[in-house]
Amino acid sequence: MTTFLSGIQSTGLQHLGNYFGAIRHHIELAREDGEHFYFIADYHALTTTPKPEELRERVRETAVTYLALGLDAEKACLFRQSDVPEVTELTWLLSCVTGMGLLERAHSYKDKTAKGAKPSVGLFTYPILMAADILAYDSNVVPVGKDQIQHVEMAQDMAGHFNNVYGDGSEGGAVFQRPEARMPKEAAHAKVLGLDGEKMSKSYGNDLWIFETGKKLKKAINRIATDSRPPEEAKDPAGILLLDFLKLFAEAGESAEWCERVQAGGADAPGYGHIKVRLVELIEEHFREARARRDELLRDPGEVDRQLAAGALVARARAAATRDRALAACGLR
Ligand code: AQP
Repeated sequence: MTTFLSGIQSTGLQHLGNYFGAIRHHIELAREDGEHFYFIADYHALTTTPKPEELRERVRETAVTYLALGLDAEKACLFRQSDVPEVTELTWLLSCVTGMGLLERAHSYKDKTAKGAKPSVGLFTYPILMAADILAYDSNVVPVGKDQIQHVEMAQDMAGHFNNVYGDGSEGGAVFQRPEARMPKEAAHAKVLGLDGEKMSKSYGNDLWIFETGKKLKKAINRIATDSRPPEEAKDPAGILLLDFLKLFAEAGESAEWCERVQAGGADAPGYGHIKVRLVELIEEHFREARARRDELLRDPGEVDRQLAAGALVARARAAATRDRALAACGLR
């Protein structure tokens, strides 16, 4: 049986990178046979020391986002990471078999601290908590965007080290299953660029909230980096960030047409302003129904909390069994 597991941080509002790289992929995969665990990573969110009230709100907002976008909570187990404290016990067990060198190679830690994040121990050991999350549910497929591939590889290493030290060496004697990462098929979805052309990220301030609408959406689209070349100048569409955004939402035929017109240049070529207007229309349309569902869900926060609590019960039972197995293997039971 395939067990799918993935998480998403509740550090801010979910953006288009989270949507194409993770949430949409999770919702599609949840229609496949197998078990599906999706958690809201609120322990992870503490690495950014959010205000408590803000964190509580963000957790609910993230759950609402999944449900509004169509996650079938009957088929997929949606829960809050901190409702499963067993993962913190597993984090300790894994940290004792993890070399410092492995963590020192983490790109995400280096990128975040280079961009000014506080280099706390929590941020440094983040990949161990993530490995504990992955391994707690015996997941074998972890759907993530490109930026998280290295963390899944680290979880593979940690599972391997733990099994080598504490497994009984027999074929069925492994304590942890080996997880495999799965990225969205389209490369543009695995790494969605932000308004400045860097990877879209909550902490880089270059993100666009999935449900942004109206004037704020137009304002954000106006921030997409462009250059000062005139519309009539023939341009290579490959280097135009606005067209990358357009391709995320437009049908293939329509995207190809915009690219051809930009490439041809001349009097009929569209200016960046024209592309922006169309992009706003496409985004408004793409999320119209989900936005309405979100409004409905927000009117009944108690129901969202009930769904999270039901998910936590299922998730916790599974994680407790894995924790017990790991404790027994290393002599603590
Ligand atoms: N730009 C992106 N393109 C494709 N996938 C992305 N993901 C994040 N950004 C992009 C995927 O979203 C999932 C959850 O990510 P996360 O919020 O838990 O952590 P993150 O990857 O660190 O996302 P951010 O926005 O960059 O958050 P901050 O800045 O708070 O750390 C993952 O599957 C990720 O691949």
